[in-house]
Amino acid sequence: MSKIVTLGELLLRLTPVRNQRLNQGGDLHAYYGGAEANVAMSLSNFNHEVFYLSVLPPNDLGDAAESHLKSGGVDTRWVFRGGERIGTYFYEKGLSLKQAKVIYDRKHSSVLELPKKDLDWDAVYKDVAVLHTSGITPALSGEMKEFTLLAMKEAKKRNVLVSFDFNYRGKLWSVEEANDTFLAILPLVDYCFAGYKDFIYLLGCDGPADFDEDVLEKHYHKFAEEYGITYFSCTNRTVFSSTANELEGYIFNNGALYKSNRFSFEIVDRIGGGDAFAAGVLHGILSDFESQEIVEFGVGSSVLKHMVYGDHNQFNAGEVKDFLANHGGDVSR
Ligand code: KDG
Repeated sequence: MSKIVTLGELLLRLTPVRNQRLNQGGDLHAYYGGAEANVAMSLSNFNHEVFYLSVLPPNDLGDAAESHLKSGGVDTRWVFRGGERIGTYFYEKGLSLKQAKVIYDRKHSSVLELPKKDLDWDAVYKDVAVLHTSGITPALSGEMKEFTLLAMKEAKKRNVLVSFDFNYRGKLWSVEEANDTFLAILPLVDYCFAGYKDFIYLLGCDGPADFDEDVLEKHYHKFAEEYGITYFSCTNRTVFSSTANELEGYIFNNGALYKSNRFSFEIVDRIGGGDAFAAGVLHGILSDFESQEIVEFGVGSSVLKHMVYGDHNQFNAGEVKDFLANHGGDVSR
């Protein structure tokens, strides 16, 4: 099993129960999220040694969030304390995907203190195989963008591979800002999670608005060669309603595109599905699975996440494999 560092902001999620709206008051369900914390929790469930790099406030909310990470087996030695508040978001699920709403309440949150911390990068990256982060982290501020690039450069200096998920969040920054940042980040990336729409809308590539497998393969090919990226990966979903979903995954490696089995299932909570996919793919890569197995495992991990409440997966690798074995997406190892 491998050592992995994930870098990002942990968020407290508050969701009105029973598809209610916030203006109705009533009960809220609380979960912990944050894309890279979600990946950390999943990878820990898959038995990797995971270190989370972040800042939480020096108060009871920070303690509770750190205790949550620890309960999932995540090592919090690089979770600093500082600032004054935990980043929070509200998620109104609504009755359809169109009605679903994310409301961020994360301005001035503690993670923005991270660039001021004096980090011993030799210690952070000691024996670490992969650094994982996502587009959410550099979107948080100009300093966070610089810090994300620094963390990647310090990783590369020490032969730590860099994994990056585009995770574009339109509420955090513009397409132009994201484009500029992603082009600066791509030369540092080894494993990249970028979906069809990321190429068309964020990187300005040619192609129809709707998903097209051949066009995806063409763009993967070009960017893999141009930036020396070993793996590109994404999922493609067909949403029928707020609960009915179909999901398939893709991985591009060594000039070839591999496609997973397609899964149809009922969604309980779609938040974190992409992070569970990324964790599953990283687990497959780090466990030396064949490309086809990697993408099957990634999608299996994502489908299971959609079936539980909360932002991250709670399944171990054996449970993902059992699920796949029962649903036609076998992974032999
Ligand atoms: O990928 C899931 C995340 O979006 C969620 O946990 C919250 O990190 C989050 C964000 O910034 O939206």
